[in-house]
Amino acid sequence: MTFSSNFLWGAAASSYQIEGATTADGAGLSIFDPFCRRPGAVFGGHNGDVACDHYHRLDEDVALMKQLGLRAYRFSVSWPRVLPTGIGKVNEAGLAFYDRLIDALLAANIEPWLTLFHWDYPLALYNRGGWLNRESVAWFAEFSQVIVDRFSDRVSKWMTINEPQVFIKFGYGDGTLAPGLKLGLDEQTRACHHALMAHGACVQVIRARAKLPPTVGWAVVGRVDVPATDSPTDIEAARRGSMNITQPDLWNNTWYADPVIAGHYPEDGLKLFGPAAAPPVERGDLQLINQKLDFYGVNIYDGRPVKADANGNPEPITFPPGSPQTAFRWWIVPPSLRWGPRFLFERYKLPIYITENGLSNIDWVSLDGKVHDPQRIDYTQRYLLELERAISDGADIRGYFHWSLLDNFEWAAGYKERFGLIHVDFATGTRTPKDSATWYRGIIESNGRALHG
Ligand code: IFM
Repeated sequence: MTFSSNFLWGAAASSYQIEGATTADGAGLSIFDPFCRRPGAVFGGHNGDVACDHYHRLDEDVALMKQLGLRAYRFSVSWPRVLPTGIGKVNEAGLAFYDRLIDALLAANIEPWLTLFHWDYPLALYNRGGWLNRESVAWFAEFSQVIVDRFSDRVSKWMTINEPQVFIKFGYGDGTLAPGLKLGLDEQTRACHHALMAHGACVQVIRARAKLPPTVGWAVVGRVDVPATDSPTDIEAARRGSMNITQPDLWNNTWYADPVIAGHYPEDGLKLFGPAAAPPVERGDLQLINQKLDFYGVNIYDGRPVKADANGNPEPITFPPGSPQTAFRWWIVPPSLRWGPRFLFERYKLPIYITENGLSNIDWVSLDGKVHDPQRIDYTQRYLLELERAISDGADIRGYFHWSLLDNFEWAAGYKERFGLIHVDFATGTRTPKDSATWYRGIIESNGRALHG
């Protein structure tokens, strides 16, 4: 079995990473604005003030998407652009920007896939505690309502939050992302609990108020163990490793997905974290978190190869010297796109969309005026072939969004890491589709058949 005839081929980006114009037309600040100004926080002292200037170039960017043949575009809405202080007064100019984007996408026959939260939390609400404050649930519901009321006559595909694993662990634990806090596990589980409740409240708002029948999911990190061989014992070890919590941090799948999909936190995590780091669950919280989803959106870039130890548990295998890596120095592990969605589908039984996958590469405009990125083509081809295997294995996988449409602001790495199918010259804003963009168009046009040469 291979990609179904209605398999969705898209690309993704997020507001703070591409829009720029962070204070234009009445937009409020997000936590990334001061974070980027902290000495040493972001590579080269870069920031999102201009980024790809997508705010002023959206027509050009949608034309490029059309040229690429995208069927869908995943983007996020900047909360402080729309609600400058997070709640209360709405910024009409902010909403109007997304009106223009959505209308341009629809005119180009590209389906808008809207993520409500991709990390640019309003600074004004962070100053009131951010995700640590239980009120953040109501704040996010208010924002969700503004967005759903405005756009659900044209948008029907929704993702609530992007990668809570990252914005909680790295934003509230390690301090390497905004807001840059270094808190203990107890505070992280508190912030996480509120973010999960906010997710649930957002789903409720979408279901209650959307004008077009909504399809609702989220976009979370897929932490994947990959079996070293196809032996049943190695596969089972990888399954366990992908779904167990064995270290006292929030870098896993089940701490997030079990409450959201099954209505309870996983026992192994509760036991390992202990009462001191237990989430502050009040009556009704888990019901709020546990809203029905229509799909499981997952972002997968890499995986950890494992074999079974004597007890059938996962034993990590060291990558041999010289194993392929991205420019970011992430391991290249194509089978993560087979086993990750497969294990998630088995456990949660929801249709899967790959909401992000892609490669950071050292790309530049060559003397011939083109951008040659054979590594990105090879990476994506290998990963998509593995995704096809997951479909053959029986996993219900409905779509793939390449990360990213454009080279963009890669958070703490600034503009150093280029993930785009389209090269951006950050000094001039000039866009140049890379060889991978042409290649991806062929994959889309052939519905994946061109993967086989
Ligand atoms: O750029 C990020 C994105 O914002 C979230 N997922 C991973 C990407 C690459 O690091």
